[in-house]
Amino acid sequence: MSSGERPRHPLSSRSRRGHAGAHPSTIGRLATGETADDAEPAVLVGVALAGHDMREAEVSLDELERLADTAGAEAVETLLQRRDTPDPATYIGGGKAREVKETAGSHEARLVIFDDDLSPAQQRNLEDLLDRRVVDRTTLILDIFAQRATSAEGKVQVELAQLRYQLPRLRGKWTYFSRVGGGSGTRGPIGTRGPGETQLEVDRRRVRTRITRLERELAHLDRGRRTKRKGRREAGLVRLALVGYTNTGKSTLLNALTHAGVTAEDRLFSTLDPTTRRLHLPHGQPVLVSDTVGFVRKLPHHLVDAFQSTLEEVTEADLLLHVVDATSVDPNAEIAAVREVLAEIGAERVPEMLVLNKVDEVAPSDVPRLLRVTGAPVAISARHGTGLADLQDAIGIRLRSLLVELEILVPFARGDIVSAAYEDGDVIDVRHEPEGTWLRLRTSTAAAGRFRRWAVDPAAEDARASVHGRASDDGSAAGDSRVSDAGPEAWGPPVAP
Ligand SMILES: Nc1nc2c(ncn2[C@@H]2O[C@H](COP(=O)(O)OP(=O)(O)OP(=O)(O)O)[C@@H](O)[C@H]2O)c(=O)[nH]1
Ligand SMILES: [Mg+2]
Repeated sequence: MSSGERPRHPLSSRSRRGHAGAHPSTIGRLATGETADDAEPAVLVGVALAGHDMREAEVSLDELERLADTAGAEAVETLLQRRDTPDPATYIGGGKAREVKETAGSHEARLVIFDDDLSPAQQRNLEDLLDRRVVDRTTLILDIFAQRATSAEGKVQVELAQLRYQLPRLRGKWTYFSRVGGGSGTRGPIGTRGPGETQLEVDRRRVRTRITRLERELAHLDRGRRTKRKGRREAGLVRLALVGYTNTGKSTLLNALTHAGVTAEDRLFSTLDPTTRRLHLPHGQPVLVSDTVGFVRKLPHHLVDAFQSTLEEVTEADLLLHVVDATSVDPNAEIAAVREVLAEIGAERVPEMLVLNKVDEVAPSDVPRLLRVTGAPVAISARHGTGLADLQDAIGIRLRSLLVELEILVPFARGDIVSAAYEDGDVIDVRHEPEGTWLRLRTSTAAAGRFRRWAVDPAAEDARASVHGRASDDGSAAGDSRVSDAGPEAWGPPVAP
């Protein structure tokens, strides 16, 4: 069952770090400040369920190994099992659990990491059966995020996600022994006798109270972010967001384009907080580019929920630059995983342009094939700065081809804006209101900036619906409007690395 011969994830770097956790670690020993040398031995367990091929499960397990490594654990053995459906009680079934226990015992591993999410009951049962700490993929990812979070907002978001995930998983190990308060039939101090409350109930209550506090704090921090974003919207600039799988080079690209100086390094989830910078496209208007958190297969829903406000940089963008790693074993699987998260945050209708990055690492003759299989119109090396001019041209062309629909109310004194609306856009409807001229117009995303200030309800500005409608009307994006309305040839030949 050992899959030692599986190919390594090409993104793997075996670096190990210290783990000064921002929050208490959810996986116990891992985030207590250990150094690389005392990485905790762990057995990794994956299951290939019916309908999923073995290869998929292997790639996912490889990635789990990298995640474990990032969190400070060392995979001493990986076990992969084929099953039709998960065992409701133990996920892998009793027989397999015994094998896992034996394997862990022979390696003196006190930690077992599962590649899938376990229900609270499964986790509990497995811990009992294996007599070891059992951690699932979500817990592992949350743990890494906890180590990464540095900003106030990031810390609150991660802790919130952790607590929401932990709440149903709290274990009442002492439930029957340590009643708080008297409890019927027990002798507690005077004043505490009565129905009593189990330790588990106390823990749950504490966690719930903390969750409420964090939610309030996050709402407060979110107001600041919204104000900033509103200012940007009023400045009328087109907004681009860098999205993509973790470690594909989003931050490196932001730096290459804008000299932002954000941290870019070979490790998972190095960016948690968004950074926005201004970029002047060669023959166009200034645009804003935001770098944000990277995604991964099976990104925990609680994390996505908690990061909703930071991810609004993505949902509110005019165009997503979806950065793809040319060296990935399966770039299309990563693209699909990213799109799944985009759909989850409600950004599936934001126009997207794929950008094939790291082409300096692949054979030049392989680049056209990669462009074809991924559907990316442009190939770059963010690290070496190659292909950036073509990328910027491609962005300019794409923005000019994207249409948005706006409703604006222009004061009578600004006749110039009304004239511009007729010149740069397609005026669909017009009314004279007491406050000024009300117009509904369709214009390119590139030109929309100057009208945004007058938008009647900027938040309700239905840019995407209009873009989408067009894409399917002319059939250019049949089936999947994300894969751009133009093939690679529309942007010129691929960029040689
Ligand atoms: N060879 C090569 N490496 C690159 C390129 N672009 C980025 N990298 C490297 O890839 C690693 C990850 O880069 P980042 O820019 O931090 O990636 P990211 O997508 O922002 O990652 P997260 O924020 O962790 O999701 C770093 O070691 C970069 O130097 C490239 O064009 N070529
Ligand atoms: Mg980054």
